[in-house]
Amino acid sequence: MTESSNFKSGFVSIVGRPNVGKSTLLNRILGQKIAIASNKPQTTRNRILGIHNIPGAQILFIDTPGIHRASGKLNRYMVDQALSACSGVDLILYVIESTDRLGSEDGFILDVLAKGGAPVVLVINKIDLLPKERLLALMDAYSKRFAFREIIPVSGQSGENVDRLVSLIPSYLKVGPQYYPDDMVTDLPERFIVAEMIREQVLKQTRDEIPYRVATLVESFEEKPEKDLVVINAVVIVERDSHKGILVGKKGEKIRSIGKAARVDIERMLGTRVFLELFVKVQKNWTESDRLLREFGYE
Ligand SMILES: Nc1nc2c(ncn2[C@@H]2O[C@H](COP(=O)(O)OP(=O)(O)OP(=O)(O)O)[C@@H](O)[C@H]2O)c(=O)[nH]1
Ligand SMILES: [Mg+2]
Repeated sequence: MTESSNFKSGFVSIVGRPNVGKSTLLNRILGQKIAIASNKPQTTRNRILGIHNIPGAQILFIDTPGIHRASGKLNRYMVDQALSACSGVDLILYVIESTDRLGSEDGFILDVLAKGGAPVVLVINKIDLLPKERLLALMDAYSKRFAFREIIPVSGQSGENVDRLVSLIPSYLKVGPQYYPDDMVTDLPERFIVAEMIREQVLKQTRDEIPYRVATLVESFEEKPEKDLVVINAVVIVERDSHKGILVGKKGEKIRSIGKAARVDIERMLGTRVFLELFVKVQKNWTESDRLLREFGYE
């Protein structure tokens, strides 16, 4: 591990409302997919650590669930995860999307950030969707509301200006050790990321309530190095029989298509062939059960 006298390290939280592109931005910075992303709000449910090494510094990013008015136990858990990452860190990237405008939900989050006391950079994401002249009005509205240290427009999707955002981060970090080895990109177990990649495909391939009421869990993960193969059994949990019917689809078509797409991502991450078997299971009202929330990793 590198130990020079002026090496810097520290935590940088990525926070904002749902669907503004926080996870996409993290993946873009890391150059690989560790956080799932989708066009449905409330995709991310846990804090996700992303470790980024640059010459002279190690940046520990924390991707967080979108902050929203939460009702229900699962949503409250998610918002708590995000709020707890708003203090005790070296820097906060407050992400908004360029096509949005300053609203009351921003007000709530900005008040939390002000109390937390960490410096905040405003990241205006999705600039690929906005004519440049509209950007100035947005910057003006936000800078009147909060003393941002800087305002950086980016596109997490195309990568525009992301390098510039990363390059200014070390000036907010303190001198400190390299906490994780060079080759480590997250502290999340592979099983967790596998379950998330399956959930991502459920989000992408279903509509209505299902995305918000699905949990995924890897039940077994068996490596067979002699065959360059990993055999994974996972369960997709839904709240209702009707949801199960939709998820399984005609002759199992839907769940097969979900499994196929997830397998491609999992194979890329693990660098081996994968045999993925999915089961769909109904657990009535799991999003309101403390015991089941714990069992599925939301505690
Ligand atoms: N056009 C465009 N779309 C983007 C950009 N960044 C993200 N998106 C899209 O925005 C949607 C939401 O992206 P996510 O990264 O899941 O957003 P998030 O803020 O992590 O969402 P939650 O986890 O639900 O809070 C996805 O459909 C992304 O493809 C961007 O720079 N430009
Ligand atoms: Mg996310």
